[in-house]
Formats: sequence, C-alpha cells, structure tokens
Amino acid sequence: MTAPLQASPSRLITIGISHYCEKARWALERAGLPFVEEAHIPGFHAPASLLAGGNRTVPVLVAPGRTLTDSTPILHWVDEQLPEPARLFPAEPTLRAEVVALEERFDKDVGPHSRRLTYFHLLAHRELAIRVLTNGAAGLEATLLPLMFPVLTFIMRSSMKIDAEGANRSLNALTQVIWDVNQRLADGRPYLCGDRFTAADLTFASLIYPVLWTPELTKTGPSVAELPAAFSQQIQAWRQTPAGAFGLRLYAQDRRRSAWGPS
Ligand SMILES: N[C@@H](CCC(=O)N[C@@H](CS)C(=O)NCC(=O)O)C(=O)O
Repeated sequence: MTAPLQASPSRLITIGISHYCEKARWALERAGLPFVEEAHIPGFHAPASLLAGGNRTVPVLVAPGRTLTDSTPILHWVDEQLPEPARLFPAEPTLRAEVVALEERFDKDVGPHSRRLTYFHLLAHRELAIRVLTNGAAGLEATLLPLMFPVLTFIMRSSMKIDAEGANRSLNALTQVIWDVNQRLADGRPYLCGDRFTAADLTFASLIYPVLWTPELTKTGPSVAELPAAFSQQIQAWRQTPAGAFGLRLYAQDRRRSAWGPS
C-alpha cells in the first residue's frame, strides 16, 4: 500500500500538551497525511480555534475543503483517506459498533478526568506547571504565560472544576475505566477489539497518556520523578496495571507505526 498524495497540507490547531489534540495528531501521522501543527499554550488557543472556524476548543483541523472541530470527526475524516484494512474504524458492522462505543466511552470517561487530575496536581506548582503548559514552545505566548499564570489558572480551575472533590471524582472514574480495560485484556488479546489496532486503542492510549506520563510528555517536560509525589505515585501504580502497561505498549509499539505498513 502507498500513501495518497494530498495537494496541500492541512492545518491542525492545537494546545501542544492536549490529549484530544494528541489523538488527532496520532491519527494524522499514522495515515501519513501532511499537516502543519499550530500549537498554542492553554488560554491562547481560543482565538486561534475561533479564527480557524472552531468553537473555541481544540483540536481544529482545517483540511482541504473541510474544517473539523472535534477529534472524533477528525479520526473519521482520516479514515476516509485510508483503505479498509488500515482504517481505525473497521467496516464489519459488529466490530465497528464495538470500536465506536469504546471510542465514545473513552472520550467521555477518560479525557476530562485524566486532564482534571493532571491539572489538579500540577497547577499548585507554578514553575512545574509553566514548564508543562509551555511544552517546549518559545515566542510570545511562552513569554506571556508567567504573567498570565494567576488569571489563567483561576479560569482553568473554575471552568474544569479543578479542586479536591473534582480530582477525587476523576480518580474514581479513571480507576473504573482502568479496571474495565484490565478485564477486557485478561484473555490475552493484543488490542482492545481483537487483533487489529483501532480507534479504540488510539483513543484509550492518547487520552490516558497524561496519567501514565508517557515518554511523549517527558521529551520537553519533567520526568515522573520531578512530578508532585502523590501524582507520581499514582502514575507508577497505574503503569503497573495491565491497562497501564497496555497504554505504554501502544506508545512504544504503535505510536510511530504507519497505517501503510513498514516503509
Ligand atoms: N470533544 C472534543 C474535546 C476537545 C477538548 O476538550 N479540548 C480541550 C483541550 S484538551 C480544549 O480545547 N479546552 C479548552 C477550552 O475548552 O477552551 C474533542 O474530542 O475534540
């Protein structure tokens, strides 16, 4: 199989560290579709999203002839460019329904919770939080972030209900999903929906990645050992579950794997 040629690259508007953006980025990279990422620091993403035709959140993909404002339609659009065996959503109806249901569940039950728990632990540590939020970015946004930090964190805390009670709810929600994924993997299957890498795997791994603190996050950010002790201990505990080990394996084995097979 050979990757198709796309006339002009798409624009992917992101928050660099966002896991929903990582989900879209992974799908695009896997399919070999050309895109230019415009990564922002939280807070600065909103005008960029709106100007690109989004509804304030990211990712937004400005593709030839279409603008997609949510990670799930982005995955479906990517799939339209791929032949069936390489697709994230298989054609076979039963398998497809299973993948769609899991993808939706992880969007709802992992994404908001891994984000809230991560921010709950990080935002209390100004220098660490600035390092993570900047994610290696330079330029005006990175310069302004320290000045805007108090306002930005106030808005983040109130809009995402980042407090001890919210963090506890998120801890419980994530524990439940990890338990369910452990059960699903107990029969030794290589992927969540059988023997094929699907949108369920990609969505689980990308949305859980902050609370596994995968190597993607340590490239420019702090190591697990540098994180607040309670957060670091939770990450270590989850890494040792079958679901956590599975998420790490997907990053090690599948994150750079092309949908088109070995090149
Ligand atoms: N359902 C959306 C969720 C996207 C989302 O929550 N994005 C976050 C970044 S992780 C965002 O833009 N937050 C900033 C905001 O709400 O203004 C998707 O799957 O794309």
